[in-house]
Amino acid sequence: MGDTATQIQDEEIQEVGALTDGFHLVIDALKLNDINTIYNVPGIPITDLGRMMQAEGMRVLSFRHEQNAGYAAAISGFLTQKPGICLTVSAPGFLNGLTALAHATTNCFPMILISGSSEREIVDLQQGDYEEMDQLAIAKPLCKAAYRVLHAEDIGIGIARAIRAAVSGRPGGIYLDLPAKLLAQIMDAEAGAKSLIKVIDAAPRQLPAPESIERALKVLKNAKRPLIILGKGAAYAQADDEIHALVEKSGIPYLPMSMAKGLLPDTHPQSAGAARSLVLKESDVVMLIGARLNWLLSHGKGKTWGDQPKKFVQVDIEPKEMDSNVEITAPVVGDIGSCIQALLDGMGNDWAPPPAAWIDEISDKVESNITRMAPRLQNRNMPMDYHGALGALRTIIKDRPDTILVNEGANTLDFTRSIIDMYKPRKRLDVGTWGVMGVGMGTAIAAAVETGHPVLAVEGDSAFGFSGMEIETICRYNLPVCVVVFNNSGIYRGTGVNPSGGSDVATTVFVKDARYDKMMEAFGGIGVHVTSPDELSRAVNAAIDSGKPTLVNAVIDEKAGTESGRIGNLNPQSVVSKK
Ligand code: ADP
Ligand code: TPW
Ligand code: MG
Repeated sequence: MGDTATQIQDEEIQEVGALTDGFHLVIDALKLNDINTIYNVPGIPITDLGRMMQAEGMRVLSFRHEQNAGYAAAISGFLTQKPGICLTVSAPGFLNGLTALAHATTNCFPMILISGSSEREIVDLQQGDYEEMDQLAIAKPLCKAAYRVLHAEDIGIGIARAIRAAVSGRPGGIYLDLPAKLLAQIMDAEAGAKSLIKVIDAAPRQLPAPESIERALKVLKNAKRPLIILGKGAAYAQADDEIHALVEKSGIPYLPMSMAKGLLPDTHPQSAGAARSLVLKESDVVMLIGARLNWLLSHGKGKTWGDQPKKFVQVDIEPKEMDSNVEITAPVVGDIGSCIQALLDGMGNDWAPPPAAWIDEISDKVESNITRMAPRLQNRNMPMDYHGALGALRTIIKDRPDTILVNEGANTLDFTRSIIDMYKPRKRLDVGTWGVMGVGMGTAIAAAVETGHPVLAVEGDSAFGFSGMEIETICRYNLPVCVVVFNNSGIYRGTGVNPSGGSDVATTVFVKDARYDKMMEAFGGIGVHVTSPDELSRAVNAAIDSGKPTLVNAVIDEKAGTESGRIGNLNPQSVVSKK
């Protein structure tokens, strides 16, 4: 009897043919495009999608908050040139992921936020569905492109468009809306397989116009005090050899922006990193490579840039970036690899280096600044100041140049950026264009997952708090991440007082003597409490050697920092009262 029943069922299925559904089409479409890692928080309607992804051999990493999953996806896009995927539930989960999506777009990182959504009919009539929200409309102004798929047969197209939009041209964040109903839609398996698209040449090379190269070379040739500025677009482009060759062949001093540090080692003789003020003020021609003239470069004008008239050459894939803040004398539009190669070819074999007076002036400044700094980095003050603590960590990165350095905070960010030399490309990951706090743990997790290298996250105590719960995630996946919390009991300083004299502490002050190391122990990781540079050094070396999740609570003098680190000048000043 039983056998006959099974036989009949089998025959019926044969008749309709094998079936697939929305869940499987999403998975197949991603895998077809070599996307195998997902950063997510489960829940209705995507819990089963995550499970099925895992069953199909994808790596699905669950976070404690979507924002951190989103930051992980964003930085994985930066590191791999493939869109990082963040998967969330509807409304609140979607909104939690949205900050990271906007951050990815602002930083030109390719990322796709995939969110489940509620019943379209109910959402559009605003009838109060479970987690109702018009997510597509909300995402649109915050990302590079936003798509919704309503029919299972369009899933292949939807994912192909999202991938291509994320990585082509100027990379950015993409929103992909997948209604719950879509995932359960059924279709013929063969037709489903045929509907999938493998994206060919997702980020095609964009060759610069030959005349733009000639123009740029002419401007550079006539320069007396030229400067190259490398931005994180140059790091993203993975044209490391070409950039190295251009810098050395031209003989032009260069300044790396924060996340471009290490593209050439910070100890390179042409690095003007330790003479930043001088080169910005005194240069006469500046070539920007994958860097924007935004607030981080004082918009290319004002006091920072001095009185010396400047000409700008700008290499960027986004034509609209040109003239955004000042006139660009020689715009070179194309992908960095192709543009740099064309510049190298055009330079020929008899390119004259910049005048020796300029090079010598910079070298003298670099040398005197480094010499002045050296003793401060060796100080053994207790409690530690930023210099003492970072002097210790600086040596660790020098000895272990493959380590990825994640960094956020105010003073913790500014001092770490200037003190710790980087030796290899894409090893420094930080707060990016917005200076956003909270990227730390998501970034550290993705860095470990995507590269397999050890990660050292240097975090202000405030900065750490934004994503601190993800240390459970770090322990759960047993990732080689060492978090160092620079604990100065507060935002900027631990010394603020409540101006009203009331019993609440100041707005910038946290609990004194907090033991962040004990949080790590709660999840089975290693927690260490340190008060001196030597202890710090030992703890971090041991953590990296062991590869075990570690949190080092590093006590920093609560008086050592300054308001907003190095950008205090951006705070508006009240003319009425300043207490
Ligand atoms: P930084 O903050 O380091 O100064 P920005 O984020 O301001 O860097 O600038 C990065 C720039 O790099 C963006 O204008 C972006 O369009 C550009 N870019 C990104 N990828 C490429 C690429 N492959 N080729 C050319 N330009 C790129
Ligand atoms: C999402 C504003 C900038 S820096 C900072 C805050 C809150 C924390 C600085 O304290 P920390 O570092 O990390 O302890 P330190 O060494 O100076 O004590 N919300 C977001 N982003 C930003 N940038 C802020 C608030 C801010
Ligand atoms: Mg602090």
